[in-house]
Amino acid sequence: MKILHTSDWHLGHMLYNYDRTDEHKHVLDQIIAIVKEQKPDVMLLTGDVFHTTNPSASVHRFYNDIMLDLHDAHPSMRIVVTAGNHDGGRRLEETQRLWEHFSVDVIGNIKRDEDGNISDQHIIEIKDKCFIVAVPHTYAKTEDVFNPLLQEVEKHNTNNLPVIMTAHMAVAGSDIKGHNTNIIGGMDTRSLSEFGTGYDYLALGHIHRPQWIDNSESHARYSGSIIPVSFDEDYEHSVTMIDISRHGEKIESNTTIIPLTPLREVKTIPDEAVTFEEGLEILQNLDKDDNSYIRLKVKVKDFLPANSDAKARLAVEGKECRYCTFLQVHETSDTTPSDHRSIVIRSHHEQATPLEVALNYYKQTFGTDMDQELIDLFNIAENTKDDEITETDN
Ligand SMILES: [Mn+2]
Repeated sequence: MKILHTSDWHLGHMLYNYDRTDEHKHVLDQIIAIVKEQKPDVMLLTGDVFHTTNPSASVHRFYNDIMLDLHDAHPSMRIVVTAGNHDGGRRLEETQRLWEHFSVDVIGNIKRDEDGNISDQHIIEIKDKCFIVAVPHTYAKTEDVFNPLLQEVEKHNTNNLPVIMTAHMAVAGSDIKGHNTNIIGGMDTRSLSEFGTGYDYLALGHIHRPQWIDNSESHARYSGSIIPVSFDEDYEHSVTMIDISRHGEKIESNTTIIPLTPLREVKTIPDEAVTFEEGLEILQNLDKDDNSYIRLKVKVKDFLPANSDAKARLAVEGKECRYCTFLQVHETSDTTPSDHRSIVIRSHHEQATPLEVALNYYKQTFGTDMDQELIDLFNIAENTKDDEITETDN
């Protein structure tokens, strides 16, 4: 049985105000071609489908078109979509029942029964093929979610079908290059052991660098983002194809990593920081047809010269590249007798969602976690704000 694992699409993302629809289309067409050719039984999309909780109508339409194209590429393929921290879980579920007609399951939020226990709606049985434990991003205690679901599957899995689980969170020990950990409270990580036992493959979303967790067992993997969402994601992006037929089978040797070719690359140039004037010269000498996003790495003593951004833009006028920003390497004025200068790299991008900032702030202020009611209220407030913006923005 073949499972295609993809994640962190971040549809609607803008990089320094540049629209990225054509880049998304470019890689998603590659994924559609992979589906056509390899005919996976299941496709997992493990969160951060959208970049914002309330994407615009055109971004929504783009998503609908892509999902229908994926379905048409192999109509018997089951697609399971789980929400990430960037998604509005309720918004994602709005069209849940429509998508069921196209073999697409959408799980936007954690569901509980009347007693407050995790609901078996998170368990998707694909007859004679596998069990999917579909868990979206959650701030709930991991032990109340994953292990109870796995135990429930265990009871019904008399035919030893493969058990696949999804999660959208940061697992301790993962390589987080490209993520800004400089948010209040840092990144909230869980140890792999908190996800329980009994699954054959844990399909992870959230971290954008594709990687295995816990190499010794190789059964938990981040498929990673499909296009770079920040300048630090200057590595290869891919999707993961798993082949597994029985519960308990090792999947390591039956895994294929399928690289995606980006329409545009992100480049931080040059390798070593240069002066502002040298940087301008580098921009002027860029190949006219190079369509990459450019971040210029410059040495800065106190401040960049006036109008530095405008000067940089002028230097690349008429070229295909998308100049974005400076990466400032600050050399602190050296007053100590030693020759050592401390260099601080400052980057501009911000990965934390408004909710994450609020959660961290709340925890620092009150010493406890925000409860679910407050989180729901926060999401409503945030979506209302977006709605108002959307209404004036045709
Ligand atoms: Mn993400």
